[in-house]
This record gives sequence, structure tokens and C-alpha cells, in this order.
Amino acid sequence: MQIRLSPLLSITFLAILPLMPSCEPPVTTDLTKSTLIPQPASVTASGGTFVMNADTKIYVSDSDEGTDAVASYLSQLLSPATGYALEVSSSEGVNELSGILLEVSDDATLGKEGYELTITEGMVKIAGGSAAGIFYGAQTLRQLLPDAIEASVTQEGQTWSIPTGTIRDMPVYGYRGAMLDVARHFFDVNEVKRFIDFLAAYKMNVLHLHLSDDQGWRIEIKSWPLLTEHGGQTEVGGGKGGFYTQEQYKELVAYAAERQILVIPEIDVPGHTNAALASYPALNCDGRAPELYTGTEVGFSTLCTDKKVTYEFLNDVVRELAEITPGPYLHIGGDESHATKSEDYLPFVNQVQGIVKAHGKTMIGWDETAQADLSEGSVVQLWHNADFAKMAVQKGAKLIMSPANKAYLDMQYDSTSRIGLHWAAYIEVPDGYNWDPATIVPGIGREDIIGMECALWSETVTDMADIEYLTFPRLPGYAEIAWSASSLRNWESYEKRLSAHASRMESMGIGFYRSPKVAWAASGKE
Ligand code: IFG
Repeated sequence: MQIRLSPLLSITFLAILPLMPSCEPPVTTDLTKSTLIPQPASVTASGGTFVMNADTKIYVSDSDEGTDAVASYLSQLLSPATGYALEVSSSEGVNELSGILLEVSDDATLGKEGYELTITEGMVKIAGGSAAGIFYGAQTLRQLLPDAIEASVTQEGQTWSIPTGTIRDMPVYGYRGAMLDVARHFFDVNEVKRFIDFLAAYKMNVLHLHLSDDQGWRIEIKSWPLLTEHGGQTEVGGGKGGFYTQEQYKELVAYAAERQILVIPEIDVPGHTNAALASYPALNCDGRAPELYTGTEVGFSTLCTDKKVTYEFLNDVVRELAEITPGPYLHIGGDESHATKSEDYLPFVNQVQGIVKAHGKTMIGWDETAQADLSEGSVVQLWHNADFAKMAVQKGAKLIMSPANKAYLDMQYDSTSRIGLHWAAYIEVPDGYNWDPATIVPGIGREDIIGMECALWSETVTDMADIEYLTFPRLPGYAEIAWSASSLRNWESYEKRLSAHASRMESMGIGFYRSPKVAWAASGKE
């Protein structure tokens, strides 16, 4: 639409133009008005301003394990938009500190992932329960800076100021995860790294990689090379597929670890195994390998549970994966094994649980695995069957809450969404936010749950634009559900903070779905 101004009006407009406020959002000096996601446990304002500039130093105390790594991560994070290369130096012997101080706190009540962020006119101090807590304090500092801090090019003339005060914060759940299905459609190392960056920005600490399914096997197993050489060669729709070499997988594990994120690999068995069955005839009960599969049906494949070679295969896969996976968990799937005889399924899961344990790991399985003889410490992931979840609790297992009708990122927002499914529900932004893992299933409480995980299945997701469209703006809400106390959570407060994140997501280059359910703040770029 073309708006034409009369000549007189044009002259008047040009005369007052310099008096008009720049489109830079106003700098608030009230810390309690900041739009932080996840909502911190406590925020106290002191009404001043700290201004970061090119000479701001990041100080670390030498004795802190991993603090240096967080300091260089923070310096690198702040560099593109500011053009600064903030120097990291020891705080030892420095009396007059002015800058950003990172240290491990001796306040045990913070917990490993908690932090206290104290901001005065001359100093920002992040005292964390460990390097992780310091990292999360750094993410809060990042969100307190103007949205332009997320830009990938230097923002000339921008003042990097943050309001002064104190934030004391710690997470409710220790497991704050997101799953990326790289089997239905394959996503390369750089795409997975960008997904990891999304999680880090919102204090999430688990990336569950769904590495195998009917349509593809995505992780190199040296003792069974055809799994990727053959089983990794396609994907839903017949595209070229792909896979991670073990070196690439280790690169992703390291990239995630620098961001306090644990990678949990999933090898889904006995169902969802067409790619493996197509690669090795011996794994099939009839000794014949099926064709590679590029459709989206589920429940038609099964390993041959009464063949010895199947367990030799699983032992090799688990051994090789355990060797390159830090942390206590391996996920063995166990979902939708409709082609496995029911009398064979439980003994199979029990055997796989033993193999996982033999390689020093703890099993996670989808909720169907609750029917097995769960060992102490085994974890069950609720996705669709509350009875199985309750069965798991009765057997002493702990739960990861991923109810498909609330936490599946591949669900359409509504019937107009350009991609996604809706077998579980349409999940608009408020639907994804307005639930509590500790109360959603009667009989399951806070003490039964280690955390929450949202899941992005990729039947309809082909590229990063699709990932961003379904992941944002719902991911920040899941991060808040896992981090913030439910007593602090309500849609009115969250919607205001999320709407202010529009310009931050734009600065991050995220192609998010502009949900009509959110009164989006007018971003500077309109
Ligand atoms: N359920 C299947 C997934 C995927 C999903 C798509 C689980 C545990 C439907 N299993 O969710 O493989 O097809 O929404």
C-alpha cells in the first residue's frame, strides 16, 4: 500500500524527524521488567545501569574447574554483535575489579546448575554452583543485553547496557531436553549444532538424538559398516539421507558439552528397524533383507528376537556407542513394536537392558518398556500411555515427561500449519505452555519425574527452516516448564515475555511461526 504525503506535510515530517525516538527499544533500568525466559527464581532491581564496552574484562578465579571454558564461550558469544574481543583474565590479585567476574559459589543451596547474578554500575558477578551454573548465569546476562546482541554483524552505535540488581536462580528439573529425529530426515553436523545453540540459549541441557529408524541408520558402527553404507543412504521421500561418522558424532558431543548439554543417543529397537534389517539379511527372521523404506508408516518392522546374532549385533552397537557417549544414559527406544510377538517383546527389552548395563550405561526407553523387568535406575519416557508411566513408577523407575499432545514439536499449531502432523493434537503456543509435568498424569508427581523433553519428529521436516518453524516459538515455553517453578508460571506473564522475544528471535535469524495466539511486541524491524 503506497502512502503519499502532501509537500507541506513532507517538509513538516522531515523537520520533526530527528526528534522522533530511534527504533532502538527503550533501555530499562528496572531489572524486574526484563523479559527473561525461563523466568528466574528471584529478581531484585537496584535501578542503575551497567554498561559493557570494548575494555570490559571477563575475570575468572584460577581455581574454578571449567570456568575458563565458560568465559571464552561468553567472550565469543558477545563478539559478533559488539565487535569486541573481551579479554579473559585471572581475578587473582586484582583488587579493583570492574567488568564481568565468573566464579564458582560456595553457596550449596544454589545446586550445581544454580547461579547468583549480581549487577552493579561497575561489575557483573556470576557466582554459579559449578561451571554449569555460571553458564546459565551467562545466558541470563545475554538476555539482559539488548536484543541486538544476537546479531551476527557489528551493531554500530549500540549501547550495551543492562539494568542493575540481583538474580538468584536454579532449575526445578535436572533433565531439560529436546529430541531431534535425524532418521526420518537427516540433518548435518552444522544443522544439529544450530539446534544445540537454540537449546543452550534457553538453559536446556539434553539433546536426545533419534539416530535410527525404518528410514535410516545415522551413526557409523565400525563392526557393522553396512548400517550406514547401506542403511544411511536414504530418508523419507527418497532423498539422499546421510549419517554421522563417529568422529562427527564426537564433534557434536563436544560442541554440546561446551554448552552444558548432554547428548543422549537413541537406537530404537526392536521395532523401527527397517534400515538395519535392509542392511543385514541375517538380522531378519527369514534371512532376507527388505528394501530401504522411504515412507512414513510405523510398526511394520522388528529385529528377530529369537536369533543369537541379534544380541551380538546389539552388543556391538551398544558397546561402540557407549564408548563415544559421555553421561549415564543410552536410549533403546522400544516404541511401536507392533511386528514383534508380544511374548517376545519383554524378554527382548530385558536382554537389551542387560546389554546397556554391561556397557556401563543406564537404559532409557519409551513408555512401552515399562512392561519389562526394569532395573534400578532405568528411566521411562512417557509419550502416549499414562498406564505404562504409572507401571514404571510402581517398578521404581523414574520418568521423563514427553506427552505427545503437549510436547511433540512435530504437531501442527493448527489445521493451517504448512508442515507437521496432528494425530496427537494441534499444539498452539498456549497449549504447549499451559501444562505441568508434575500434575498432568494423576498419580504421577514431582518425585517420580527427572525432567521434561519436547520431541521434534521429522517425517514432515526437511530443512532448517522447517525445524525453526515448528521449534519456535514453542521451545522457550518448554524450557520454562523444565526450569521455572510452576508457582512462577502463568500465561499472562509468559506471553508478555515471549512477545518481547520476537526481536531477539529475529536477531538470531530464526524463522519462527508468528502465532496469532501471541500479542507480538512491535519489533524494531517492522
Ligand atoms: N510416534 C512414533 C515416532 C513418530 C511420531 C510422530 C514415538 C515414541 C509418532 N513413536 O513417538 O516414531 O512417528 O509424531
